[in-house]
Amino acid sequence: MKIAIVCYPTFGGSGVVATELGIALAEHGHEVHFITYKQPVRLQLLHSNVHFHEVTVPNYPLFHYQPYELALSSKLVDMVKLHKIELLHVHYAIPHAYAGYMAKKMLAEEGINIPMVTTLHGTDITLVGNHPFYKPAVTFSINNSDAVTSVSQSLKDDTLRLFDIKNEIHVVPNFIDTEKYNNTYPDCERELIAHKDEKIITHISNLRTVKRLDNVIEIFNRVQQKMPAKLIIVGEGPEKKPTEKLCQELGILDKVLFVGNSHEVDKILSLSDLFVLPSEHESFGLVALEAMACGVPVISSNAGGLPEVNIQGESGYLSDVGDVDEMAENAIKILECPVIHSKFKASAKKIAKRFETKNVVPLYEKVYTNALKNIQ
Ligand code: GMT
Repeated sequence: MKIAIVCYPTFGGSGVVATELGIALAEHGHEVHFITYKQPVRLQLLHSNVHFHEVTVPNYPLFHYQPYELALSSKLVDMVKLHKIELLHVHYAIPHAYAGYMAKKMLAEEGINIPMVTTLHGTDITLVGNHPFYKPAVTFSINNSDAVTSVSQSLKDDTLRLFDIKNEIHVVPNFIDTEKYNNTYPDCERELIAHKDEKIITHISNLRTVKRLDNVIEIFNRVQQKMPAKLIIVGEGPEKKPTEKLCQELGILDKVLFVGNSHEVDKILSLSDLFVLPSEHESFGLVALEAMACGVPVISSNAGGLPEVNIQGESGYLSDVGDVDEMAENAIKILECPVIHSKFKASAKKIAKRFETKNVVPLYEKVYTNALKNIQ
């Protein structure tokens, strides 16, 4: 099958999922064309089935806002015609499903009928898409997709609750290649970050309000009062400065490492003892799954799709949003006893295997096959 994948090329979860999916599809023999404004961060082009086409938006002084959707839909039309692409798979509804729909219509005028699959990732529904300024366009694009998938049951429920959806939504969970996350790094690498007796706690996100960085710091603060510990914060975002300030006020800045965006997430996780994700909302929590695949127990909130990934009392613990007392207590419980810690580590790895790439990618292939059948 010749498939175009439209996604955000940045460090966010939706872009990562789209990229990993494209790579897995290419390995299954499909021809995959990534169409976006920059090469996706996790995309290496060393595969004969993987292509990348950049969308550029010409700058014109009249435009207060650059018309990206227009450039994207034109690029989709051109690439579909040039490479005889058979299916569009757009990740993140805004504005990709909207641009994809326009491309479909333009192609139909020329007698080319091509299905569009839309994957909903989370904030495109729960935060941004739900804004009254976007809602009609998002509802329209979802209802006019040939197939719709969501990354968790919780996100499907949210979509049906918040929007007037006529289309069926298929739940296709996020996935992981556990082999890739099975690396072991020598102890000397760990010692570059922390002393031998220090526990390493990690948080990875786009450092936005929804991630509740103040909770991350509060949990860590309580842990470090009980045992020697370091906190690694991976990612960039608007909450970085306030978080640094909070660490300074608490007198723990020397124990917190802000490492920025990283291409070595698997390595950082492999050196970690615990992962914290106290988000206000999380449709799935791909980073939690990445941590689990590395054998790192997860302390998270029970928001959104997190209970579908992090299993209470097995891969970690879940608490109500904002319940830092319980989250810190559970973190300490896991970290202070090596026997309990090992049990959680093994269990986290085992649960991560439920989301193995090779089990999930065929679900997308099935969605594609049905979408193609229905359009003919
Ligand atoms: O919030 C993020 O980390 C970024 C965002 C994105 O769209 O890139 O993540 C969303 O999609 C991920 C991949 O499907 C999910 O794992 C995240 O849970 C989801 N984020 C939220 O729902 C807040």
